Amino acid sequence: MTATAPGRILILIKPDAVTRRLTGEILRRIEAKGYGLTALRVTTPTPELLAEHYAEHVDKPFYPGIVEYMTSGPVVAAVAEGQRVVEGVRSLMGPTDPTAAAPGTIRGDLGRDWGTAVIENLVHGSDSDDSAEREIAIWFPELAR
Ligand code: RTP
Ligand code: MG
Repeated sequence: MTATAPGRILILIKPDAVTRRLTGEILRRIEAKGYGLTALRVTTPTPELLAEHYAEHVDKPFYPGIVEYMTSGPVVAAVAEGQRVVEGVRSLMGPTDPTAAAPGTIRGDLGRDWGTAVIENLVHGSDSDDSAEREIAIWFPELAR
C-alpha cells in the first residue's frame, strides 16, 4: 500500500506572539500533533514582502493595520510537513478571531482582543495547498517548487 505524499504549510508566528514569548509554545503544539518542521527563520518582514503575502487583502480597509501589526517586531517563519498538514494546522490554530476561537486551539487558549485596529491572532497558516506553495516561495525562496 502506498502512502499519500506529505503536504507542506507556511506558518508565521506573528509579532504579538514573539513579543509575548509564545514561539516555543506554538511550535510545541504543532510538533506535538506530529508535524515536522523543515524550515525555520526569524525575520522582520518588509512592506513589499507583506504586499505579496497578503495580496488578497491589499485593497481592504484594514490592510494598513496589517502592515503596522506585521512590521511591529520579528516574525518566526516556518515550514511544516505531513499528510493533510494544512487542514491539521488550521484546526490547531482555530478561527481568525481569538475571542471567538474555542479553548483548546492556539488562538482560543492564548489570544484575546487587545483593542487594536487589526485582529492580533498570534499565528498564520496557509489556507490551502496552493496558498502554501505560493507563500513558501515568498518566505523561503530556496524551497520553491
Ligand atoms: P491568516 O491568513 O493570518 O492565517 O488568518 P486568517 O486566514 O484566519 O484570516 P484572513 O481573513 O486571511 O486575514 C488575514 C489577517 O488579517 C487580520 N485581519 N484583521 N477586520 C480585521 O480587523 C481583520 N481581518 C483580518 C488578521 O490578523 C488575520 O489573521
Ligand atoms: Mg488567511
